[in-house]
Amino acid sequence: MQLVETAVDGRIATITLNRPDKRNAISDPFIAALEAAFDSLPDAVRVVILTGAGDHFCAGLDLAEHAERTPEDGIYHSRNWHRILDRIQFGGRPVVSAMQGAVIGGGLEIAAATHVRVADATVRFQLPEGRRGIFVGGGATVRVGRILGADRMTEMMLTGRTYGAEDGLRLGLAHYAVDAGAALPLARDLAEKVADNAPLSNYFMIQAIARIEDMSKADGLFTESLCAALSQTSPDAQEGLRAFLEKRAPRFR
Ligand code: 1HE
Repeated sequence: MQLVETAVDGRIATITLNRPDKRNAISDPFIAALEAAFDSLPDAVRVVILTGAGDHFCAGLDLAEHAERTPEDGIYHSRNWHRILDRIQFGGRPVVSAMQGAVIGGGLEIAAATHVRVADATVRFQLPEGRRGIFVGGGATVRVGRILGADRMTEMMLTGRTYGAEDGLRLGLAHYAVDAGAALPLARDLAEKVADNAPLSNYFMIQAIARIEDMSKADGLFTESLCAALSQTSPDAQEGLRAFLEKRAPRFR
């Protein structure tokens, strides 16, 4: 059985975390397999759906494997997660996550690197690192901290509280909250919608918006003008505008 399974259906690839007996807890080989799955997608794939096999999206870091590490190894381990989750966020393809059950610790860090997040009614978002005597290391301070705000993330970690799907929707951890079992079907619909967009527009949405958040206002506005100019002068822009005026769906490259 493979730790990560990929199913390609035309423009959409579904990548499934596939270690349900361990609630998709992420070991070192598992995170490597996740990276390999994102690295080996066919060119035709425009959008990725990320989901977990079984009743849980992901229970976070594999605590059984978390053997004694030197401080130096700890840095490399954390930085490896950062690199791979950056690969998910900035790899060039929009990623839609379909979540159920545990979205815990590193599982929430992975989810926060995806662009569209669908949570079903069984979802539990939690950062229990403080309860385990550790700290987040897969990018939560940056990604979850930005979604929740530093203040609310601090409280979430200190008290180890759990947020459900509706809470997640209210706070931004999820963009959609659906009935149990309905996350994957909605993720597929949303992935099709995203895949219908012009590829360059999608690319800028992924690359520019999150980066501009890190810039000064002046730098952000200048960067935005470059994205606007490049997209507005692309062949897909001509097609998109023509299709609107001709009252038909656009046919992008
Ligand atoms: C695991 C893990 C894991 C389950 N590492 N083995 N993450 C956590 O602190 C979450 C820990 N897990 C849980 O709280 C629960 O397992 C769940 C709420 C997710 C699911 O509960 P349940 O009752 O369905 O399953 P279970 O019986 O607890 O677990 C089933 C098996 O999965 C069991 O192994 P088994 O050999 O006894 O069958 C568990 O040991 C195993 N399992 N979760 C290892 N996480 C980049 S830094 C990120 C830092 C973190 O992510 S810290 C948060 C870690």
